[in-house]
Amino acid sequence: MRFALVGNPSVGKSLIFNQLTGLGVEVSNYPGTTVELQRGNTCFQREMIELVDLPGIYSLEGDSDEESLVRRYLDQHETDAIIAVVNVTRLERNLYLLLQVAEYGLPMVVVLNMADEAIQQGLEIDPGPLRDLLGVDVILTAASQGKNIDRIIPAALAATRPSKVEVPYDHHVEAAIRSLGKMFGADRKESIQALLGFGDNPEFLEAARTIVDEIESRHRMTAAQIIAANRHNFARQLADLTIREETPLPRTDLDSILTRVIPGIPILLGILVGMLLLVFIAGSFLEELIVEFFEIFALQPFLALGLPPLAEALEHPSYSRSRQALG
Ligand SMILES: Nc1nc2c(ncn2[C@@H]2O[C@H](COP(=O)(O)OP(=O)(O)OP(=O)(O)O)[C@@H](O)[C@H]2O)c(=O)[nH]1
Ligand SMILES: [Mg+2]
Repeated sequence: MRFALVGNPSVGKSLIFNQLTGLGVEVSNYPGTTVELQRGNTCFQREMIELVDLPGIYSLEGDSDEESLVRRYLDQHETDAIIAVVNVTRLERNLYLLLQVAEYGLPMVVVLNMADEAIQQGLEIDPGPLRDLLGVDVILTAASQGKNIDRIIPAALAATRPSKVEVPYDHHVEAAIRSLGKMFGADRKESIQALLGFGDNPEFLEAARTIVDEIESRHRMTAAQIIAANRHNFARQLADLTIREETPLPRTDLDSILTRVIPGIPILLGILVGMLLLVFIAGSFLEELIVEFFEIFALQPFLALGLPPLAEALEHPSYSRSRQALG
């Protein structure tokens, strides 16, 4: 038995490979760490299983060495099942590749890795709808904690069917797939590949090119762009069914209370009125105190020195009172 780990860069394929085989393939945060295929063995219920760690890729239709290597590997059906590893915190982007992989028609199991990060980010994951729509087993793992890694091999051994999922393409593309199927007996994946310009049969490619020209004359996009957009839309729909952002609990800290219109503005008005009242009440009380202080410690000693003209000029009542007192 041979299983191949396929997925985007930095989703944890090599970490899972290492945990299952006990080998030390390089694991790092830099995308493209695994640039060629790595092989290792693991034993499950006395059966020897070969695991292949394929390089991380974003698409199966590019020209890079990694993409060509994975495409060739899947084309040659060298594996009994695919273990499609996905970073669950970037599900939509990762499902784009997974939908392409599914078109190869190989038995498959899907590993939604990095569940620990998803939880930290407040994401709620329900693998159920994805399992139903893909028609294959979907396992939620956290490879950095070794969580659910032991479920991968049994699931891959039980995987006997390819995914039943089909991207709903634009109706012109769907019509092209049907025509190419009828004319050349090509399956869905071969027809899409031919529409994208991949294939060995020149006659088949020529027919596909004619259809592509026809499609492109009716759209403002190239056939490749239409196919990519359809895949992206479908990947988004699948991701939306699988992931839900947890509604954050209402915040009860002072900041969030005071920055809401209610009760923020009434509290602000209350504080302003309170400050005004404080200024009036405390102000008049302080005023009396200051005047009395001034009379006792400034005016009366001044009068006692027999220097009345200023006080007289000010006609201050305490001047007359002091003068009477002094006789
Ligand atoms: N938090 C968290 N980190 C993980 C998990 N799985 C893998 N990682 C980390 O993700 C980074 C990438 O892991 P790799 O195993 O090298 O990823 P890869 O898919 O082999 O990457 P390429 O070889 O570039 O395709 C490493 O730093 C891992 O430690 C996980 O479940 N949770
Ligand atoms: Mg790797």
